[in-house]
Amino acid sequence: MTTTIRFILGDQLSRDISSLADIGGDDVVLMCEVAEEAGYVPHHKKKIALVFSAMRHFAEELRRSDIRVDYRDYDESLASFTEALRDAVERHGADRVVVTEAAEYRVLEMQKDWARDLCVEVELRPDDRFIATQREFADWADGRKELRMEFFYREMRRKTGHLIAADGGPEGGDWNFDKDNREALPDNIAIPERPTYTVDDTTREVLDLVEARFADHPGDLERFTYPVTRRQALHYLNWFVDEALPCFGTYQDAMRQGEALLFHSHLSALINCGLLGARECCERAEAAYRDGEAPLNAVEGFIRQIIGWREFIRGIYWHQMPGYGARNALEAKRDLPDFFWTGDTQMNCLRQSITETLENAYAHHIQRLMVIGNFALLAGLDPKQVQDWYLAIYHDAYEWVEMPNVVGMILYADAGLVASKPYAASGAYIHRMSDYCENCRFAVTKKNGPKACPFNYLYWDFIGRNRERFAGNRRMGMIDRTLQRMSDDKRDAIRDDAARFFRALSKGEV
Ligand code: FAD
Ligand code: DLZ
Ligand code: SF4
Repeated sequence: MTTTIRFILGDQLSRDISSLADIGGDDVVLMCEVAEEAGYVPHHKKKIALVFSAMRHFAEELRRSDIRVDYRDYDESLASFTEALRDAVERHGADRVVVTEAAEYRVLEMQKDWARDLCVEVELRPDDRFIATQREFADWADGRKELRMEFFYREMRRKTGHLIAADGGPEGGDWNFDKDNREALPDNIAIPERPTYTVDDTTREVLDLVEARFADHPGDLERFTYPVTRRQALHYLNWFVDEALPCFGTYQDAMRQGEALLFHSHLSALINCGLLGARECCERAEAAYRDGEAPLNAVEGFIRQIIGWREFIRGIYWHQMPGYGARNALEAKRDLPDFFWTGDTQMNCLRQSITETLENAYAHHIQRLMVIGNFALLAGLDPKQVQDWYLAIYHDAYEWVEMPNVVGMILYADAGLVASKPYAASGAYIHRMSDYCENCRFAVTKKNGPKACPFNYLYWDFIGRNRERFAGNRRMGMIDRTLQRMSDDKRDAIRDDAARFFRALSKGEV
């Protein structure tokens, strides 16, 4: 009799994953916690705990359905996926392996070698949890001068039928309601309280393991209340749609001191590890709109993040790999400051966003993009070091989604493939969208001098430093002309302030 191993990776925790489609009674599901995955960057403790706990609960769920599971708990001697599979093939006498293509280039390359290296038949199946196939994205992208999310998103709207009106056009007459989604938070708005999930025995074991084996990784395991089962994840999705989605759009770009989640879904980690499907999240949101429970700007905004941005980002990743991670169009070289690992900086917006990140392994999109990312861009931080930080620190971070967001969206290191212009901003943007500046030792209204908000002069220094690189970009050209119209004294003051700032940064004094 022959044995087939169905190998499930830590971000494939979905009952409808293609590798389980035709599972037979004699097949064995292999799942393993391996040193290479847990250690290739210093993942935040809460991220490892979430992945391991979700994996163990998924294995329990499979066993309850009478599926044979070979689950390998973390053990440093189990080095890699390849070693775990080699060992399992021998122990089970397997001659066939069925696996869904990894989401990440590095792991897919491993998978492609398994048949040769392990002398078994390996069936690699596409990951059909994504809405666009890699072929579809490539067909859409090839021959286009510019790849813009907005146009790809419209294709995805047509493909899925989400928010398509009876006449075949977009619901409400527009494809995109982002113009309604840029409000600052009113003082008296009530922010809904999140459901929390109790730590069961399985999670407790994982937390103890992470504390013992990953003590030197960033973050802590305090208040680990995250969903780790399919049932909890569904509950969290339903809670989001009922309680937070109605305000999600309007306040999507807002930030408030001490409020990490606001009206964001906090679903990315659950979708990325497979506990929730991208399609079901969108279906649930659209149903809320059709039932009159959430407005169009919120629902369109949420669906766009998932079938637009998430799919576009994944498309870019596969279209550009390998080599994408090494892009550095702005030749940025500065080392990542230590405060990225401690939050210890006097710039309050950064202190808040990084401290929350260290506490929760989460920050919402605008904190990642317009505070931390904006700083990384303006300060000219080395793209590889920035990538490693984002990959390590966020509980939803997998290379396929982290890399294009860092290389393309925040650092413009791909020379405009993802973003038509750099997402660079002065302190005024952060001031408009948050209350961070009220609690900062720097003055957001001051443009120069030691008390001035560093984002103000770093912004213009960035424009000046890169003016030749932006020469072909019409929108950046307009901004550069404003810089050139400033007096020589003003431009000198910007350069001097930036030089002083970078000297202090290199001494760890910011
Ligand atoms: P919501 O604001 O509620 O959005 C809904 C969903 O839309 C998210 O759950 C997510 O699945 C999807 N989404 C929204 N924006 C993006 C985007 N730009 N790319 C991909 N999906 C998106 N997201 C990750 O899932 N993993 C990452 O490693 C990651 N790294 C990022 C790095 C940087 C520099 C930036 C600027 C963004 C990054 N994002 C990443 C995208 C986005 O910030 C997170 O998906 C979002 O903050 C997760 O919180 P949420 O679930 O509350 O999202
Ligand atoms: C993120 C992660 C971590 C920390 N550990 C494991 C693990 O031990 N075993 C596993 O199967 N998956 C893990 N993952 C998720 C993988 O990194 C992810 O499945 C691959 O990168 C493929 O995309
Ligand atoms: Fe951030 Fe500048 Fe505002 Fe301080 S003043 S919080 S550094 S934007």
